[in-house]
Parts: sequence; C-alpha cells; structure tokens
Amino acid sequence: MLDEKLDDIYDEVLRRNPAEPEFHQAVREVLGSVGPVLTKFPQYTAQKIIQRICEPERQIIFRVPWQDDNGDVHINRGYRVEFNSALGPFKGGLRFHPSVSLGTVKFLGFEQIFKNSLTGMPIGGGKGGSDFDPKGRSDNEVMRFCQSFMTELYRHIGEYTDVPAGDIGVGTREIGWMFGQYKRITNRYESGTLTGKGLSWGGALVRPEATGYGAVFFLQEMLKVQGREIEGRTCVVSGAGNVAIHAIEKLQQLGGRVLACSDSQGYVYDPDGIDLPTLRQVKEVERERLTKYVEYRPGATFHKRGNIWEVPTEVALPCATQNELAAADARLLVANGCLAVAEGANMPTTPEGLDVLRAGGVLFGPGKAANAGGVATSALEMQQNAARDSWTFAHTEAKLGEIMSSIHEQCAATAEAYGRPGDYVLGANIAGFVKVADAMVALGLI
Ligand code: NDP
Ligand code: 2IT
Repeated sequence: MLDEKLDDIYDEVLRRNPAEPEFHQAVREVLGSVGPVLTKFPQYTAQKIIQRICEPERQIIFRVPWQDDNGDVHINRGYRVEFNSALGPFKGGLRFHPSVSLGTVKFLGFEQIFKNSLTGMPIGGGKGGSDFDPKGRSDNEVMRFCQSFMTELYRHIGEYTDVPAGDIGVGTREIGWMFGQYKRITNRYESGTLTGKGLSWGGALVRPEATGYGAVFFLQEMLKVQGREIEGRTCVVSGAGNVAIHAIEKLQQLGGRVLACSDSQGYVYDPDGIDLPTLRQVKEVERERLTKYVEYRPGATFHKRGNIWEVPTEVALPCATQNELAAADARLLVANGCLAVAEGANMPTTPEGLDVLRAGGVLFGPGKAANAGGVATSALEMQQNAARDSWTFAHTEAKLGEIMSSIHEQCAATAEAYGRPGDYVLGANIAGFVKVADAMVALGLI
C-alpha cells in the first residue's frame, strides 16, 4: 500500500503515461519504498522531487530505416529516454529486441537513475533501444541497422551529455558499428561517448564480465551476512547471454555448481554442471540457439518451453529479462529450499513473485543493486578514456568488487536505519533515491 500523497502521485503517473505497464511497475516499486523518506525530508515534497523524478528530462523517438540483404526496406523505431542528469551525464544501455516500446525504455531508464546513483559514480540515468529484431539477420544487416540508428542518435549523445552502452541484443559488435558511424559523422574519435567498446579501440577490461561478476559479488555479500558461502551450492542462472554467461563463470570460480541456464526457447539441465567452454562456443562463437548445447553434451537435456525455476536450487540468478520470475516460479524456488535470489536482469521478478520470496525468507538482491556492476564498470571505462589510460584486469576487477560491496553496505545500512534490516529492496530504493533527490534540490528547479 502507498500512503495517500504517493498514491495521488502514482495515479498521475498512470494518467500521464498510459499503456506503459512496465514503467508503472518500476515506479510503483520505488514509490512503495520512499514514503518514510518524505516524512524525514519535507523539502523533497515541497520541491516536488517525486513528480520530477518520474518525468524524463527528454524523450527522443525516431525512425530507423534500413535495407535487408535482398534490398527490401524495413522501418523500425528508435528511442532514447534521457531520464535524469542530476548526478552526471545520462548513462544506460541500448536494447534491440522486438518487444521494445517506449514503456520498456522508460522502465529501464527509471531503474537506471537509482542504480547509477548506488554505484557512487558521477552518472545520471537514461536508456534507449529499438524494436529491431537482430535474430536471424546477417552481420551486414545488423551493421546497416546500427549505422542508420546512429545516424539519428549521434546528435543527442556525447561524453558530457549522454553515454549509451549495450543491453539485450547489443554487445561489443553492435557498439563497434555504432561507434564507427558516430566517428564518421562527427569526425571525432570521442571514446567517452559509448561504453562497452572493444579492447583495441578504447574499451576496458572487465566490462564484458562486469554485470554477471558483479551480481555474484553481491550474492556473496548477502550470503556472508548469514555466515554462508557460494562454495558447493547448487545454482540456476536464467538466460544465456552476456550477463548469464559471466555470472556462471564467476559462480563456478567460487565453487558453485551451476545446473541450468536458458534462452527464450527453453532451458538446459546439465547434471554435471554447465560446461562454460561449450556454452560460449554455442552462444558467442556460433551465435546459435541453446538447443545446440546438448549436441555437444549428451549428458545434458534441453527442456523446450520448460520452466527453469522448476530445477531445485539453493541459489537463483534471473539474468534474462523483465518479469521472468512470477509468483508460481517463486513458490517452486521456496518449496525446493532456495536460499538466495540475486537479479542479474532488470526487474526479472514480478511484484507477486517478490512477495512470495519475502514470505519464504529468501535473501533477495534487487537488480538495481545486484546488476549495477555493469554500469559501474562502464563508468570506469569512461574514466580510462578521459585519462587516455588502460588498467589491468586484476585492478579493474578489484575495483568492481569494492563497488559491489559498497552497494551492498549502503543497501544493508539503509534498510537497517529505516527499521527493515535485510530488506535490500527498501535499502536500494531509498539509498539510490536520496542521493539523486539531494542533487536535484541543490541544482535548483531545472
Ligand atoms: P543478451 O542479449 O546478451 O542475452 C539475453 C538473454 O536473455 C538471452 O539468453 C535471451 O534469449 C534471453 N531473453 C531475452 N529476452 C527474453 C524474453 N523476452 N524471454 C525470454 N528470454 C529472453 O542480454 P544481456 O545478457 O546483456 O541482458 C540480460 C538482462 O540483464 C537484461 O534484463 C538486461 O537489461 C540486464 N542487464 C544487462 C547489463 C549488461 O551490461 N549487458 C547490465 C545490467 C543489466 P534469446 O537469445 O532466446 O532471446
Ligand atoms: O542495465 C544496465 O545497467 C545496462 N544495460 C548497462 C548500462 C551501461 O551504461 O553500461
């Protein structure tokens, strides 16, 4: 339940932003936490900070025309929502997936504000993307799409304005094609305009690994509070993309036994533990479906349209997409003795799913805290670009580890201070919010 004042604000958000259910869900979750903050800091109410934070500073929607290999013309829609720049230039990824709509980009951009605040780095929140579907497209088609997308986007971004990166469907390859087009149009080698670049052209070590590794570091911190470790525990990781692969890698390095991973077609169960080289061969080298994994590993089984959360596990990391872990899934996890959930994806757990996990006493690390390692390492990439420097893997991974334990500490301390020890959702929302709110007050009515 929201208190009356917040309820009115939320109703207004619904009225002004119709047909954007994911955005509504993200706003509702944050408003559900910040009630006690408004009581403590009346200036936020006087300054209408909540209303301002729910309204993006700028929303850009544009046509992206491109031609496929047969010469047929396609029209997609591009988005960049520049949500909040109180703490630094807008920062957040680009998602290429057929499900992308304005509401999707707004939910992601809204989450990004608080996530980026928690990292302690000087970055505001933004997000972008397109309803373009890269599946089944040739390299040349994806390159032409990226070039067309950047032909409009370039005028809105820059190292002091807005710094995009990857997300679903956008990795180093796509960032390369977009960076190349940006450089060509502007005639400037501005490395700090995009992050997630390749190593030989301004990228940073650990950025590809950072989101997955960071989620596991956050999980490690949560377990540590209870005197527990990852070593020897069964783990299930949904997804089979950038975040999932690197979460699996770090879990295995720390002695976790990862039994299953998934894509949108179903899940793989490998009783001997997911074989990372095979997974990488299938997903990163061949860019194939996960079904191919079982051709290399006869002991593993593919469960077409199966529900990965039915696999009994002590640790669950949803690393695919939003709302992939619903109440029924949460009930399966609880019934099977799950101890902890850390969200590698953005908003993968539904509100009802979260209620079930809470009631079941499962440790829960929300995405805006647990997956913040990716964007934090993007900010480290920006630092290296600005200094024309490059750091070693070990140094950068150590920094990532420090950032994740600081985020855990902020969430835990804030939850404790507001009388809800162990509630990382409340802790992340309040700690992330207060810093942005203070900066907004300090910068005046802009
Ligand atoms: P990738 O594109 O590398 O991988 C996405 C994975 O999720 C694929 O296995 C994909 O399966 C699956 N997936 C995507 N959409 C759906 C869907 N609608 N239903 C079922 N499965 C789906 O993306 P990332 O690994 O980069 O991103 C995964 C999640 O992590 C997203 O929520 C993203 O916002 C979040 N995130 C990413 C960060 C990053 O640095 N990349 C940072 C922080 C959060 P298939 O191939 O079958 O579509
Ligand atoms: O959701 C996210 O934090 C990302 N996709 C990464 C954003 C970034 O700018 O690195």
